[in-house]
Amino acid sequence: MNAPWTKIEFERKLRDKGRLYHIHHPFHVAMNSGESSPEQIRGWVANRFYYQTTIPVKDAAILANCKERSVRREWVQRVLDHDGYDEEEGGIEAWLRLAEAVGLTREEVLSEEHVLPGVRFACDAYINFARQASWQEAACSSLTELFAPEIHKKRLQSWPEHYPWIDEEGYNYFRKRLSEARRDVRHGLNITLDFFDSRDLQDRALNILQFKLDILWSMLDAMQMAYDFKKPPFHSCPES
Ligand code: AHQ
Repeated sequence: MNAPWTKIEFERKLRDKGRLYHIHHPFHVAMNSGESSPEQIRGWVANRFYYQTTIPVKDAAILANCKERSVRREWVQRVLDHDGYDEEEGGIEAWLRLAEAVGLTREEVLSEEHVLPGVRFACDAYINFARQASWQEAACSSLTELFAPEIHKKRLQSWPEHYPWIDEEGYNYFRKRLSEARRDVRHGLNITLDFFDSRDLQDRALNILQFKLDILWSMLDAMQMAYDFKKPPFHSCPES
């Protein structure tokens, strides 16, 4: 029977998964080094919108599964960050501003007409996991955000230089997430380091994080097939 890792060791194991983060996916590498075409940027924004709308539904599933008021009163902030409240328009509205800034219309993004099957399956898998798993396991799956500040920073640094045709108003979402992600991670990490307190549970946590890394990677695989290799679903089927 293996002894559990200390919290320091366990956090190190979680952070080591960062080497598999989607910042390293060729589609993101090309995008952040200025090689993406406007069509590839628009495809990414329209597909990632589906992911953004997934987040508050996923977080509401976690709230629904969590009987601890002290946890819910913190976790609920994530739903508000995306859906907005009072004057705060929220992240989904900010993403629609990004969509307009890259030349998409709100209607075509809201219609989900550009959402690729692979992106939809990955996002729906995330919601279904959060509904069926314990709230602690679903909290653990949000920890890919350990690595998110770096990717938001990279976009804010590189996109204005590489894509002067994008209205910088559109970048508010990435700025917003810099502080929100850091606050979310502190909460999610505390839950994870406390709850997963045996070696078996710690291995489970690493597998949950891998599952979420798989989700993020698979979304970009679908986008790369469609917008990079020009091989969208059914590309090889007869015309009619
Ligand atoms: O904009 C992102 C966001 O709001 C969230 C919430 C969090 C979760 O609950 O799983 N993960 C996440 C992520 C966002 N942006 C992604 C990006 O690359 O812009 C990164 C993604 C994540 O790392 O899970």
